[in-house]
Formats: sequence, C-alpha cells, structure tokens
Amino acid sequence: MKIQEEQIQIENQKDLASHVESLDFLSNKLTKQNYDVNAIISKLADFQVAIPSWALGAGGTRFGRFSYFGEPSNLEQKIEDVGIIHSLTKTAGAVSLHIPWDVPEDYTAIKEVANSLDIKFDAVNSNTFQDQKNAKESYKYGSLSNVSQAVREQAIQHNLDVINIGNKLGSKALTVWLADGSCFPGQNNFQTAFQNTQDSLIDIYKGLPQDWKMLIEYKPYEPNFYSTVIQDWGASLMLANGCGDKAYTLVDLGHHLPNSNIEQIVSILQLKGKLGGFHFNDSKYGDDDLTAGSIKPYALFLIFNELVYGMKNNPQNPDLAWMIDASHNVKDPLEDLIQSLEAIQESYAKALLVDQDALKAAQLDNDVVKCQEILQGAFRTDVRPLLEKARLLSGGVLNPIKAYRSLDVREGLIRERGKNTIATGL
Ligand code: LRH
Ligand code: MN
Repeated sequence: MKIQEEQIQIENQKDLASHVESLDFLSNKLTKQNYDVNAIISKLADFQVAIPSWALGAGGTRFGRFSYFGEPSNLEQKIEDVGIIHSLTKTAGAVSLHIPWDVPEDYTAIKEVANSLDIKFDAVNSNTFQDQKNAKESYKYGSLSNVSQAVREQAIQHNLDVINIGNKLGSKALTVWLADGSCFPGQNNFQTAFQNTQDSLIDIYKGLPQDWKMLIEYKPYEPNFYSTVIQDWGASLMLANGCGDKAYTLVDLGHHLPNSNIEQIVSILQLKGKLGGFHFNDSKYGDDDLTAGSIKPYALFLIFNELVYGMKNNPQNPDLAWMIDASHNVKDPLEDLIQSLEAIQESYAKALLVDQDALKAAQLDNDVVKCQEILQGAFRTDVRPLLEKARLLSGGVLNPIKAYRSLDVREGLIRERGKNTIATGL
C-alpha cells in the first residue's frame, strides 16, 4: 500500500483554513517575542526519527498477544508500513532493523523499496538475548559476559555479522543491548561479567567501520531480575570509554528506575560528548514501551530542553540517533507510532521556544521562580500549528491520525495482507 499525493492534498484541504488561522495567531505571538518562526519550522521538518522494525505488528506480554490484522509478514512490507507513516508525517524517514528478525533476503530489492519511499537505514540492532535455531551455544546465562569463551565468541561474531548486514544497507551504527545479568544473588561474579563484556565489546569495536558508531544501551532489569551487567548510564559510559571514540551511550527512556532524572543524565552525557542516541517511549512503572509522551509529557519536554541546550553548547557531542522503541498491546501499531512522532516533535518544538539565554541569566541570579516561568511558558505553548506547517511544507498531512483513519489504511492493509499475517519482533 502506498499513499498517493492527491490523497494527501484532499485530506489537507479539509483542515487548511483552521490551520492557517491558528498558525497566523501563533506566528504573530512568537514573532512579537523575537522568535524566528520559520527557523523553528525548518528544524522540525529536518527532524527525522527512525521507526523500529520490530514494532510494526502487535506487541505482547507473557500474558498474551492480541493481533492487529494486516500486519507486515516480511521486511519489504515493514518498510512499506514505515513508508505509510512517513508519507503522512514526513518525520519518519528512517528504519532501525533488528537482526535476525529482519535479515534482508535481497539487499538490492530492499534498498530500492526504501529509496522509493525516502526511507534510510538507521542503526542496526544485534540480538544475543534469544537463542537462534541450530545455534551451537546458548545465551541462557548471558552472551558477551558469559563465563564460557565459546558463548562470548559466538555473540561477538553475531555482532560482526550485524555490522556487515548494516554496512550493505548503508547503516552507520550498531546498537548493542544485552539482557546479560542474573536472577539471584551469588549467581554472577559482577567483576568477571563486566570485564568479559568490556573485552567482548572491544573485539566488536575492532570490527566497526571507520565512520560507524557503537551505541551501548543500558537497562536496570528484565529479563534478569537481580542484576544486569549494563544496568545504567554509568556502566554504559564506562564500557563506551573502554572501547573508544566511536562508542557512545544510548538512552532508552523506559530503562530507568522510577523517578530517575533522565534529563540530567542526558545533559551530563552530552557534556562528556558520549550521548549517542535515544529509544523514545514512555512508561509508568517499568520498561512499558508505551507511546512517547503519553504518560510523562513534561519529562519528555525537559529532556528536549537539555538536548536543545546541548546541541547549542556541546559541539563535542556528535549528531544523535533519534529512534522510537515501543510495543503496541492495545493500539494499531501505525497509529501508536504516529502519536509517538507527534509527541516527540511537540516536545522538540516547545524546547525550541525556551529562551536559553534568559534561563541562564535567571539561573545565575538564582531566580528560581523565573527559571520555572521560562520553562513552563514554553511548555504551555500550543505548538501544533508549527508541526502542521512543517508537515505541510514537507508534503505530509496536517493531521496524520485523522488522515490515516479517513483513508482507511488499516482496512486497506487487511484487504492486501489478510488477517493472519504476524510481524516478526517482540
Ligand atoms: C530492550 C530493548 C532493546 C531492544 C529490544 C527490542 O528492552 O529496549 O532496545 O533490542 O528492546
Ligand atoms: Mn530499546
């Protein structure tokens, strides 16, 4: 399924008048406050977030999985679905593959499909948290940290194979997330597990092409429930420093213990030039992988406020990898991803309205009330007309969810694919 340009035009005609009215009102207000509205809109239009290839079907938990009919049953259909999201939002111009869930059968064909939909290949993800059929070694007791050298070598080779696959697709980064850890006290020697992981990551790092990055993702628990080798940003940072300049920390928003100050973590990683990228989602309790901005929108805004500050003041930190990592138990996967994109863009737009110089001056005056007024003034601004304009200028739709439904996209996918297709992934 491909959404045609004339369908986009017809959908936009429905909302154009109200859009122009609200944009004029907001632009006049912001221009009076010396904001460069067009500069903000072009930053939003340039801001592309990668869609996870493992989140285009219905997710599930150990308690059950409820299918969403018309799911993509191969990589080509997954990229078509990313194409649908991108043609509506114009902010999803990349896909992040997970190996072996998404090994291309025909590289030329898959690159042609992606090119035709203006989709790039972002970071590729290795998977040493599941045993593959006829694999010689098991990852039951860990992979890169495993006490068995044979298991570690199998896991290292898998990561080198993933780099090779990504290289053929034009990807420039490897994301490593390890489930490695323990479920009971005494099960692991923490130092041995950490040192094995460091040595294994260094072996993988040696296979990293010159212009690639290694993104080391941390997580406090699950599937291990007593210790996780790469449990937090500190462990990831130490391992990245142990590898070298091309290794960075990846922040998955759901991978923090309750009430963690993620914006502070993001700020300091940027200061140290070691922030590599994000897995955007939201959560109330654990790694719930819910829609970004659906539970803690102010927290997402505060993270983007630190990112905007960092993008201006921390040239030592590289361009970031922007990716979503979510799982859909009760929503249409494509609608869920569209809502995440909207929340991410909205948080970025609001953060671009923070007068960083005024905030800095208020901080130097210890004028705590004024600091909050500056932040919340930006957060309380309805920036949606700016997002709409960015989409319009990029050839997208003013209201993606409304268009997705009025174009009956899900019904169209079910007509094309039937009701029994299951997408690979979580
Ligand atoms: C682990 C994680 C990691 C992926 C997986 C699909 O919780 O966030 O990024 O490999 O989800
Ligand atoms: Mn993740």
